[in-house]
Amino acid sequence: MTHTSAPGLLNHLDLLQVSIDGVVAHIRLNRPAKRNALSDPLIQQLHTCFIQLPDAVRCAVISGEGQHFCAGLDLSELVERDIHSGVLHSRMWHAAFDAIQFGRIPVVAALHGAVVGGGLELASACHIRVADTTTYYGLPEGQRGIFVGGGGSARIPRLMGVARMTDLMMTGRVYDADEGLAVGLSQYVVPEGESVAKALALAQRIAQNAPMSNFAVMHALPRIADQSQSEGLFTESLMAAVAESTPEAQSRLRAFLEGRAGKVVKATA
Ligand code: 1HE
Repeated sequence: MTHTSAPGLLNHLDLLQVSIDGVVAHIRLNRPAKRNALSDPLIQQLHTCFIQLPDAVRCAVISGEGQHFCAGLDLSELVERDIHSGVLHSRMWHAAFDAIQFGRIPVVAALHGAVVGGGLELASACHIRVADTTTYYGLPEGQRGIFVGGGGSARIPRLMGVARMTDLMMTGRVYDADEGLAVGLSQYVVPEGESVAKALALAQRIAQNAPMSNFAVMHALPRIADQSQSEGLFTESLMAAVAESTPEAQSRLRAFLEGRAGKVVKATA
C-alpha cells in the first residue's frame, strides 16, 4: 500500500501526521513525548484536519504515535482557567469532536495503550473503535477534581451506559481491552500492534459503501436512537427514501438483481 502525505494545509498541522492512501486518510496524534495529551493546539488541528480533508477521502482512521493512544486533556493547560474560559474550552472540544462524529466521512479509531479521559472522549466521537490487547480505558477526571468536558458525558453512556461510566469516574476503575469490548467501548480486539492495520482494512471496506449510506448511518442512526419510537420511525422513513432514490443505490440494486454483486455469506475465521 502506498501512502502519500496529505495536500496543502494538512501538511502544516505539526501535531498530527496525516497521510492519504486513495480514499482513506490516516490521521496520527503526533505528540508521543506527552502521550498525545490533548492541548488546545492539538484539538484545533484535529478540527481543521476534519474540515479540510479532500473530497476524495471517504473514510478516516485516527491513531496515536508512541506507546499510548491518548492521555486525555493536557493537564498543564488547566491550572489557571476561569469559569468563562472553561466553558469556551469545553465548547471548543465539542466543536472539534462534532466535526468527527457528524462530519462528512466515517472515522475508525485504532486504539492501543492508554485511552483515558479526553482520549476516551475522542475515541467515542469516532464511529468504530478497534483496540489491541494493550488497550486500557479510564476516566480519571474524578481523581483530578474535574469533570468530562469533551462530550464524554453525552457520548460514553451511549456506548456503555450511565452506571458503568459512573463506576469508572467515581472509583477510578480501569477496563482492559477485553472488558472494553464486552461493555461496548470497542467493537474489535486484535493482537498487540495490529489495531492500525485492522482499522485501515475496515476503513477501505467502509469507503466502498455508497456515501449516502454512510452518511445515513452517521447522521440518522444516532439521532433516531435519541428520538421516541414514533418520531424515529418517521425519520427512518424519510432517510430510507432519500438513500434509496440516489442513482448509486439504484445501480447497486440493479447489480445485485443481475447477479453482478456479492452475496451476504457466513464470516470466515
Ligand atoms: C501529560 C499528560 C496529560 C502525560 N497532560 N501532560 N489524563 C490523565 O489524568 C492521565 C495522565 N497521564 C498518565 O496517567 C500517564 O502519563 C500515562 C498512563 C498516560 C502514560 O504513562 P507513562 O509512564 O508512559 O508516561 P509519563 O511519564 O507519565 O508521561 C510522559 C510525559 O507526558 C510527562 O511529561 P515530562 O515532561 O515529565 O516528560 C507527563 O507529564 C506528560 N503527560 N499525560 C499533560 N494528560 C475535556 S475534559 C477531559 C478531561 C481529562 O482528560 S482528565 C484526564 C487527564
